[in-house]
Amino acid sequence: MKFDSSLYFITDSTQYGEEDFLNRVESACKGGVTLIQLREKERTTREYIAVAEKVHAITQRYNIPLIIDDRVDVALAVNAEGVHVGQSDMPVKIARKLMGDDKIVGATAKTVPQAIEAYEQGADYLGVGAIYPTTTKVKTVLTSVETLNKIVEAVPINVNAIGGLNKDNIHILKGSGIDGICVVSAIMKADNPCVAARELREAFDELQQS
Ligand code: TZP
Ligand code: MG
Repeated sequence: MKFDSSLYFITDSTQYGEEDFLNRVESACKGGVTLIQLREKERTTREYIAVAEKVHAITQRYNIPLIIDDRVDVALAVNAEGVHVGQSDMPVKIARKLMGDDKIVGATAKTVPQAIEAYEQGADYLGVGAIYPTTTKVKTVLTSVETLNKIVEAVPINVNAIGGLNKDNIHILKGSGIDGICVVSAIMKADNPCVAARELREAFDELQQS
């Protein structure tokens, strides 16, 4: 499946009631995010599926592919456009087999060998980071821009930077050849997610052109 990963919004519903959360997701869609990942760490499977169905109903209206974090079963259950697997989740090879060739499979990579392995196993894109320290609940270590650049050179698939990124600090990614940025807080916690998404897209476009 062809996709644009230039502004990849990863959700975090933990601070919001359901209505507020879904409104924020829709607002981000309006602002121009190009890919959305539903990332739920604390929900039961049934809850994960229920919220994924609601988010998918929104993303489909805006023609934005929905990626489900960690869970191939949830992605298949709601017919999402893809799944994202981390280094301790299902191996990319198995995720690809279960999802089929028409779906998007993304993977986390923090080193060149991890990136090459994910690519060889069938990943469509990589999330690389954390570039900056993050306030989002995640077990991660920092990845240097130097490693990010090496990963971009090592694999032919889309590479996105992630971790602590916002419109005022993405300039360090200038010239890195990445295909996009992944953000949680910069959109999720913004006063207005629509405006935040628009500004991030402008900032990323500018970065790519400069
Ligand atoms: N993986 C590496 S950093 C991160 C994930 C899921 C969280 C990024 O969140 P934020 O709020 O954009 O720093
Ligand atoms: Mg994971």
